[in-house]
Parts: sequence; C-alpha cells; structure tokens
Amino acid sequence: MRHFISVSDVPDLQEAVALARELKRNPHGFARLGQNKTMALLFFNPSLRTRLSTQKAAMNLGMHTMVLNIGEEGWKLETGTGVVMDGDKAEHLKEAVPVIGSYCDIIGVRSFARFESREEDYGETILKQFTGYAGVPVVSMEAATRHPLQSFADVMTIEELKTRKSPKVVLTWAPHPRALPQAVANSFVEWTTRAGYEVVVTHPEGYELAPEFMSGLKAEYDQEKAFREADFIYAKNWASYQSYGQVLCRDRSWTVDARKMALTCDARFMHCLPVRRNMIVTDEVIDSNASVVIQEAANREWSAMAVLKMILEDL
Ligand code: AN0
Ligand code: CP
Repeated sequence: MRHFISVSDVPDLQEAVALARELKRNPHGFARLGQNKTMALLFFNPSLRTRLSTQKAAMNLGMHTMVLNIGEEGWKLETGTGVVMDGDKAEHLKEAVPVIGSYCDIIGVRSFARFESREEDYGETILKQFTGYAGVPVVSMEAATRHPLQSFADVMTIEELKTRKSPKVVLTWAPHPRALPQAVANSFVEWTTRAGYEVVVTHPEGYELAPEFMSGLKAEYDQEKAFREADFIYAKNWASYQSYGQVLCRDRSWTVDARKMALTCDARFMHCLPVRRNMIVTDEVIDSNASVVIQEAANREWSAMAVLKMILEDL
C-alpha cells in the first residue's frame, strides 16, 4: 500500500481486518519492521485518539515519531494556489510538504473540512498537495471528506461483536451545537458498505450526504423505523452538505436514548468520540452495557498499526 486515504487504498478489507485483529493479539510481533524509519504526524486540527493511537501504532512497529501542531507550533501554512502571501501565512505547502517528506518515511496529516468552499473541501485540495509533494506515503488522519483510520477501527469493532454475517448497521445523525464535517459519516458508509453490511442512514431532511457516498442507499428520514432490528447504532453529527456547512436542525428528539435503543435487536451503541453527552446520546445509553465506544477507540491502535505495517512492507 502507498497512501492511505480511503477504503479503495486497502487491497482486501477482510484481510486488513484480520491483520488488525492479529496485531491486537500479538502487538510486539513486528517491533523491528519500522526500525530506523520515522513518521511525522501533522495536525491542522485538535486530536486525542488519532494522535495517541497512531503514534502508539508507529512505536509498536519500532518507528520514531515526530508530532507537529501546524499553526500553533510551526509556521502558518498557505494552502491556496497563486496567492499573494502578504497575510499571516509564512510558508506555502509547496515548500513545507517536500521539506517534511525529506525528514521522514511516512507523513500522517489531519486537515478537517474548512466549510469555506464545498468545491475545495470535496476536491481534497490540501490532502492532494500532500500526496503530490511529499515524496513519501501519506496517511489521512481525517481529511475534508473522509476519516479512514476511524472507519477501519469501526469495521474491526463490528467484526469483533457481530452475531450475524451481514449485520444491520444504522448510521444516525444526532444533534450538536456546532457545525461538524461529514468525513466520519462519509467514510463509515463507504467502509461498512464495502464490508457487505446492511447499511441504513437516517437523518433529518437537509442532511443528505454527498451522492458519491450514498450510491445505492436511500436516506431514511424516520429514525425510529431505521432503528428497528438494528444490530449496531452508530451516532454522529454532521453539518449539511446541500446548504454547505450549515446547522439546519438542533432537534433533541434525534438524540439516541434508551427508548429508541429498545426498538433495536439489542444493538450495540457506537460513536467515534469525542462525544457530547445528552446531545448525541443520553448518559443512560452511553453508560450502559450496549455502549462499545471504549473498545472502538482502543481498536484505533490496531487498525492504525495494520495500516502502517502494510505501508512499511511496500516502502
Ligand atoms: C470531528 C468531526 O466531527 O469530524 C472529529 C471526529 C473524530 N469532531 C469534532 O470536531 C467534535
Ligand atoms: N475519533 C477521533 O478521531 O478522535 P480524535 O479527534 O480525538 O483524534
């Protein structure tokens, strides 16, 4: 594997999940694979899980890691084309990315959707500059439209817990006070569809995901109907794609609660975290035995490790 940007970079999803589960059982079996190799982890946005789990995964493989919070610790970087750089940005990605690439063997980068322009976000203009100028493999640690490391851990968690070959997996929109990217939702649909699950997406009108992520799926606007017979409930907020970046609904009747969970087939509750309690999900549900959010977050280490192992083997 060269870059890790979306599910299409993974040669075989079943094999990749099997590898992640094997690494979970045997974390130190490949401690020399990354010897004398260095990974740079670059963050344009905050992170708890992605930063720690990816760094830990790299360390498990014997790699060195360098973490940079761009903008806070380094120079502010210009990302636009043909800009007269008379503002607060000291350096362009065109120089910064190949320089960083010269110091390391793999670059991880987190750069959320900015909601300034749908075309720029959905064109992945920043990520493309990284893959174009780095000269080394690039791992997306959440870009404008996808969060593949998260989705890999999500599918791994479902594989660990499922009781049917093709479980019913429901992605439900839930309310949040701020505008959040569609990346987690987009990726989740992409990966769970590829895994062969029965995928249902439910949200209020106006929150339809981009058509390229919904191919073959129809949105269900009735949340309770969607929840019936579900094996997994995956909650996430996202801002509108059509009215790009806007918060159209704050209706707390979409919060996942125990009454709605009771409609399911003893479903497990999932969320990528960080989660706002009693907005996205009630305390009662997230504190119940149905919630697998900690297992899901812990699996980030093993899925990241599988990704880095596949990249290191092809360096
Ligand atoms: C981010 C998002 O929704 O994309 C990161 C989630 C992993 N969430 C927040 O900013 C709260
Ligand atoms: N789920 C996830 O990516 O969490 P962080 O934003 O804390 O990295």
